[in-house]
Amino acid sequence: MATAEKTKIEDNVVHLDPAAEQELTDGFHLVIDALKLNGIETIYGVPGIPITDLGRMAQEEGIRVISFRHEQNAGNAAAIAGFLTKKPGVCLTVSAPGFLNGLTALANATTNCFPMILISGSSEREIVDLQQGDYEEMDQLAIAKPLCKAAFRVLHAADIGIGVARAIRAAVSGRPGGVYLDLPAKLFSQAMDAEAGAKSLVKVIDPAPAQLPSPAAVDRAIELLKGAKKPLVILGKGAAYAQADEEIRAFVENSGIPFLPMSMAKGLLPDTHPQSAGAARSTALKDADVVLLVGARLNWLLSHGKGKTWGDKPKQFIQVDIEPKEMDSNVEIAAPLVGDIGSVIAALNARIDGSWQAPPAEWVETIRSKKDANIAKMAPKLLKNSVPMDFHSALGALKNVIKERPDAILVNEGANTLDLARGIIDMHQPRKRLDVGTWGVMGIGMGFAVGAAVETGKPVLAVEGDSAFGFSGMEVETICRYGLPVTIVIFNNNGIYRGTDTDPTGRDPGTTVFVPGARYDKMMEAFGGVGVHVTSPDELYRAVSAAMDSGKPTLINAVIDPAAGSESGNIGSLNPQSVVKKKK
Ligand code: ADP
Ligand code: TPW
Ligand code: MG
Repeated sequence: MATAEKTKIEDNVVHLDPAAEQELTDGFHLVIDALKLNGIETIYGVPGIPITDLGRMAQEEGIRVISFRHEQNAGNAAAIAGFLTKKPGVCLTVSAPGFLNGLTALANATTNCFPMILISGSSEREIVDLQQGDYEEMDQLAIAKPLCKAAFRVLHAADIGIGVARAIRAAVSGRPGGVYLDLPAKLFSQAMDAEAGAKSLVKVIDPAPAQLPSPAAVDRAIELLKGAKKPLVILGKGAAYAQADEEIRAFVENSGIPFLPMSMAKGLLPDTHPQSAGAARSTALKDADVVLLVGARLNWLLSHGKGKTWGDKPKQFIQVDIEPKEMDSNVEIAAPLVGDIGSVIAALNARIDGSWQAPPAEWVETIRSKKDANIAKMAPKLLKNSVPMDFHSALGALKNVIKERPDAILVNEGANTLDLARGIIDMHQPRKRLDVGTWGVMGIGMGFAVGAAVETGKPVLAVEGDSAFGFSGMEVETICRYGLPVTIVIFNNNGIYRGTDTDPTGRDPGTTVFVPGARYDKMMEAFGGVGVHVTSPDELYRAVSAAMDSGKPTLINAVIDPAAGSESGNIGSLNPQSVVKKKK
């Protein structure tokens, strides 16, 4: 704490009496105090002008500050911290270039409905607005606005408390999302009376208020479910985020309705649950007559609720979502249930009483037999101890690793590496599968791994395509530096989708291939971590098990047959096709 005597007071400061030995605070400390008051325990970022000292002081004041090598990864760590904790994850960056690097993560968080706050230092308003060429000049607020839920700028130290409070409430209330908070350099050294400063702080009370569905909406949904012959529940990552795990389990089990988890909702109920329709997805979607969506949007991942995926039999949708505008976004929603998932499912549970009848046995049996058949068909592919490995045999090994460590967190990105892992690796607990989300974005891997390890203290297994890993691979240094319990497995098939492309002109490597036989494990060794090179599923199983038991940062380079993958994983159909015939 400084006094007026000792502190050089900037000219933009509230009036102070130099004789009065007044206790002072400043913008730096007010930002830190405001975050701490609201339970923010960790900041993810990259230091530099004008926020270097903010990071140092935050660390000194007991906030955990995790410094990354690139802001996008820090932003992804913050975003996944938000998903895992229901508190906004905070990412701190420098101005223009650092801000822009963090912006991808902010936009991705918003798209995925993860609460996150990107705090960026910025240049002087007077110079930026006259475009006079300040250091890292950029109108950051204007640029951030269309890419996030809300954007705020604080110009006066006395407004920091309100600015931080608004950012927190905007991030977590209603549909969660990304928020931008712009803090110009001058703000940090603005001084003000310490007592007035403390009073200016705002503790956000009830940041994400419960939103109860109307009784009429609940009646409508229950009537529809009761009339269904082939009901289906789809659980999305909103349901995982809501942390209403027991309510959701009670609803599914007491209603007897089969459920289908979206990727990041896997484990909300175990994938091995008898009511899981995971391995009978196509049948479940095609044949269902009433579909209850819980925190899942009818976007591209659900084929917009129409077309071949959904078959030609009539369907009615019930949708639980906190965002009213989500209703009817793609097809008519027969029974909208607007509210928070905890409250809505509790209201539905109250109606699963003596009058409730389980869904027709024929429907439940159809799903079960389809599922059993699909699982049996897959089983031998997962057991092969082949060299070189294909995706199935390698994933068979990892499936066992996760089965034996159900509380470990699985981070997953790539194309084949993603799509096949999603189907093959069963999840057993909620919020343990973190992946590319709504955009199918590459580059979340190391940021998510760090965020998950820091927030939960649990072991993390990151299963990464070799291309996917490259987007955030430098953060292996961060993982080693903080000694995080992260095991990275690179599915190294020498490229994007496959490692077999060539340049038809013979001049360069093909556009989708990398250096063949690259040794990613050596990268880890460069920073004091453990590097392992494996070529068979047995070796892979042993190496991953040992790494996860040791808790030491480890990277396992798993050699996969370069010819094993398919173009774009399982979404090759989204590739546009040229009408021009291929040159010979
Ligand atoms: P998935 O990709 O798993 O299908 P989406 O990201 O498409 O999931 O959908 C998540 C939905 O969950 C969003 O529409 C969001 O508004 C909603 N949501 C998030 N949190 C809650 C909550 N606590 N209560 C109700 N809905 C929520
Ligand atoms: C930010 C396009 C989708 S999947 C992928 C790319 C580049 C990599 C696939 O190769 P990988 O997996 O990871 O080796 P595998 O097992 O099939 O070989 N830029 C961004 N996001 C996306 N989605 C892309 C590019 C893409
Ligand atoms: Mg690859």
